[in-house]
Amino acid sequence: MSKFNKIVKDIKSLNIQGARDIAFAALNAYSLKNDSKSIKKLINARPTEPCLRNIITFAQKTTPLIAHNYFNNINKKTEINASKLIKRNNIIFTHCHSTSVTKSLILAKKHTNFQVYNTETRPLYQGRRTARELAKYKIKVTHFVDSGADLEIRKSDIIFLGADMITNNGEVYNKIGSFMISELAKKHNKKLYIVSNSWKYYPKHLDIEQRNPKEVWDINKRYIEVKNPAFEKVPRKNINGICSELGILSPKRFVKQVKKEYPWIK
Ligand code: RUB
Repeated sequence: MSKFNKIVKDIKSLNIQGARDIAFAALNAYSLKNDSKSIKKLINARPTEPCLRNIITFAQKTTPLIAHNYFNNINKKTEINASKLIKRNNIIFTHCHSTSVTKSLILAKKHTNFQVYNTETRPLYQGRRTARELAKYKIKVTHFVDSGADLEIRKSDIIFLGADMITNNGEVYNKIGSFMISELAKKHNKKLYIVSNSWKYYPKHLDIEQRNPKEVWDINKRYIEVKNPAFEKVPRKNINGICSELGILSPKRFVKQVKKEYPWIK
């Protein structure tokens, strides 16, 4: 199998997951093969990932190396901004695995002590990856089934979620379960921040990726249907701030700013 096809396969199979890592991998694949058919193949590997689309657009306007460095830089700035939100002895609640979230937490650990509550994230347990990564940096993690979210959010100070897509209305799409978490955060009066570089912004409609139902339950029985949507919407009203390289902004201000900064994202 060619290196290009291996990357596409890894993105498709979730061997590479999380919007940022997908974008970096896609850029790598793009530098190997960049005819229009190959670009289409890359985009279709994870259809609800505008960051992948945006990094390729930027690479087309510049070069893969410039795109790589620029993207690295906006991610670093995002992590610095998010790490400053964490105060001594805070409990941070998070869901799934977001490199933007884990790197911000690892950075914050350099200047303060806190702990993390996190979900296992069915069906593929990306939360375990989050827990393992943080533990390596001596960050205390308490791990729960997804349905434990209410109890744990009550005890948390702030909620950090990643983002796969940020729409023109300032709504955020993230791993399934994020809506429930955002509603609970609102109910218990906890601040919810989206930690994400601004290249997740995408003004056009994208369909939500439906993943293989077998990931949930490999069953073939009459009258039983299994569904597996990968992402869902976090409404604007449940978001206290989008923390990106542009600063910590309300969803409305974020959209205004991102349009000014990156008019090529169309
Ligand atoms: C991962 C997920 C992450 C975002 C942001 O879903 O929803 O929160 O992708 O990630 P999946 P990052 O595991 O299905 O890809 O901060 O790494 O860009």
